[in-house]
Amino acid sequence: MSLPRGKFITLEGTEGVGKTTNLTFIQEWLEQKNVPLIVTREPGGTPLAEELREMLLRKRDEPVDASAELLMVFAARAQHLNQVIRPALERGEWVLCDRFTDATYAYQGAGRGLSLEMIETLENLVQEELRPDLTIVLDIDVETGLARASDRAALDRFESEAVEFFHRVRGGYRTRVAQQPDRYRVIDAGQNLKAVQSDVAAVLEQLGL
Ligand code: Z5A
Repeated sequence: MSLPRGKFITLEGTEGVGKTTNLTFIQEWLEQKNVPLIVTREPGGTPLAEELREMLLRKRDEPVDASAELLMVFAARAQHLNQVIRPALERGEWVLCDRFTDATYAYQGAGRGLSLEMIETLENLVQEELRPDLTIVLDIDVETGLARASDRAALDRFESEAVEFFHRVRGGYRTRVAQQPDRYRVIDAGQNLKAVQSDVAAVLEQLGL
């Protein structure tokens, strides 16, 4: 008898939105319900994919071609999916992932201006039928998010983009949500942390655990 496949939950949002903070909250909430769970992130999640992440995030003098960036994101994703995500789901475990392909539509699509059809082609090639069951989008106005993130010691290649880039990225997420509202839950991340986590908990309650 095969196990029921675990659920695949992703967390998304623009810069400084509080993903890391809320990921821990979601992990603890699910673990309290005894959900067998792995927590992972993109780009990354395996040694090879983490190397690709480092290459993607590192600031460099050479301009990075947007389609080279896209292919690196999907190379990391192919490795992560086949080594970590699919095996966990097939074992009946749940996967909680910090960013996934919605980030590619938002950053490489809306942000860099790459063709959404090209992204969709790569998505189908790499993921086949696999899509997240639930995506929580933490939404905040770009300036507030950037102010929250500004405490960081050194900005990476993405964090160094101009504010207009992050406006496009936020628009990219909003377009995704409008196109498939059933899969997404959007949370106002501009509230204080207690209110954000109360909204996150309300979304998790809907899972009926
Ligand atoms: N990327 C891509 O281009 N294409 C892809 O397909 C994928 C990714 C998958 C790395 O992502 C980069 O990869 C990302 C896009 C690209 N670049 N950017 N930008 P990442 O997710 O690792 O990096 P990040 O976006 O910088 O996320 P982060 O490090 O997880 O930070 P965060 O989401 O901003 O969360 P935080 O560290 O929890 O919160 C920031 C601060 O705000 C912190 O001091 C908190 O204490 C504070 N905070 C959090 N919530 C609140 C509330 N509610 N009130 C007040 N203060 C708060």
